[in-house]
Amino acid sequence: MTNFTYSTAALEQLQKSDPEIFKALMDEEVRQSEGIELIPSENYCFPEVYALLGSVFNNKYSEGYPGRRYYGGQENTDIVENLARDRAKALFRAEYANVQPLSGSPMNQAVYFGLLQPGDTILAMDLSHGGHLTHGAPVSHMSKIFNFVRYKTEQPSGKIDFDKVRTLAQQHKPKMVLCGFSSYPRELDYASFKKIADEIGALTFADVSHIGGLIAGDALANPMDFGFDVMTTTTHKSLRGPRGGMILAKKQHGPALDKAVFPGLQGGPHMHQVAATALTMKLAATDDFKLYARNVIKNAKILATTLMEGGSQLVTGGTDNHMMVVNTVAWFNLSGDIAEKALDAAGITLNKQMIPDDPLPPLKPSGIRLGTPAATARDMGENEMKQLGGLMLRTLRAADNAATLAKLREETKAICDRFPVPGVTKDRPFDHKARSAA
Ligand code: DSN
Repeated sequence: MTNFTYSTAALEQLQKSDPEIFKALMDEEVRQSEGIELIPSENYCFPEVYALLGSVFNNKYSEGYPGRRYYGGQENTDIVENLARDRAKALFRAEYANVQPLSGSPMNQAVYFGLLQPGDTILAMDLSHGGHLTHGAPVSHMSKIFNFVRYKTEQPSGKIDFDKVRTLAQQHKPKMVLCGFSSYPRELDYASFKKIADEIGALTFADVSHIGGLIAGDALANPMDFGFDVMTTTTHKSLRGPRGGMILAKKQHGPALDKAVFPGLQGGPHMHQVAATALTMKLAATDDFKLYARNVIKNAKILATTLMEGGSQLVTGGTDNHMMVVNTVAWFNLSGDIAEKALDAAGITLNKQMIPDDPLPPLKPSGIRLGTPAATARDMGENEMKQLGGLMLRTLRAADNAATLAKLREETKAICDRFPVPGVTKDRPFDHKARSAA
C-alpha cells in the first residue's frame, strides 16, 4: 500500500533516519494540499514524475551525449535521453533539442555562450517590464559578460512598440534579439521580433520558460513556427515536469549549443531529471494536456475579470496567458510584500512583484504576480476562480486583521479540500498531521 508519491517503505525508513526532514516533508504536503498555489511559475508535476525523480537514475553519471559518453553503463540512460530529445523536438516542432540544462538560468547561459562571444550585444526586455534576471539584469553575472540593451513595454497597455524596438536594434546592432519574460501577461508578436532581427542579421532567441506548456498544448503561438533560431523552456512550470530546462533550436546551432551545455557549463546531467523530462514530453503531447493548457488560460481570464470587477488594477489591464500582475498600491494602498504576507495568511500563495518602472524597491515593490497553472492542475475551474478572486479581494481589504485572515484561510482550505493535489492522495497510509507531530 503506497500513497502515489513515495513508497511506504521509503517513507518509513526516512522517518527513522531523519525525523526532522520527514516532518518537514509531511508538513509541506499539507501546505501544498490545504492552500492554493498561485505562483505562476509553480505547478504540481505529473504524479509519475515523482517515480523517476526518486529512482536509480539519480545514481548515474552520464557526461557527454547518447552514444558519446565518458563513462560506461549507459545503455538505459541513452534510451531515456534519446527519447527526451526526440519527443521534445516533435512536441515543439524543432530540429534540435538539448535536455541536459539543470534549470532555467544555466539553460539561458548556455545559449549565450554557445552562440555569442563575450562582449556581444543582446537586445532583451527590461526586468521591471517583465524580463528575467538572466536577460541581462544588472545584478546578474551575464550582464558583466555580455552587453545587454533593454526595451520596455508601453504603459498602461503593456504593448511592445516595435518601432522603438527597431530603433534600438538599428542603433545598437545586437547579435541577438531576445524575447520572453517571467512577468508579462500578454502574448508576444514573434513575427515582428523576427523581422527586426532579420533586418540587422541578428539571431532570434525566445525564452518561453513560463509558457512552454501552453505552447506545447497549442494554446499559445510557438516561436519555432516563426523561424526563431533558438527557444528555451524550463520543464517544471506550465509543462508539469521535473525541475529542469531544455534548449530547442535550428539544427545548424546544435553542435555549438551541445558544447556550451557540456563541457562548457555543466558536468554530468541529472539523469533522473532527464528521464522525467522524457516522460513529461510524452504526457504533454496528449489531448488531455491540450485541454489543460486551454483551461489554464481560461481560468486566468476568469480570475483576472473577477479581480478587475472587484476594483483591482491589473498591469496591462488583463491577461492573454496564465499570469496576471496586480498593482496593489494603486487600489489597496498595500505594497506587494504586505499583500503577499496577508494572502499567505489566508492560505493563498503568490509573490510580490515589481511593476513596470516600479518606484518602489524589489523587496517592497508595488504589486503581486499570480497565475493559474497549479490551480488548473488540481482541476479547478470557473466557479473556483470566481471564489478565489473574491477571497483575494476580501483578504487585501482586511490585510491587517489577523482574525479575518484566519477565517479566510478556512474558506481557502474548504475549496482546496475538494481538489486533491495530483499525486498526493487523500487516502494515503500516512496521516500527515499525526506523523508530522510525531
Ligand atoms: N523563478 C522563476 C519565476 O518565478 O518566474 C523564474 O526564474
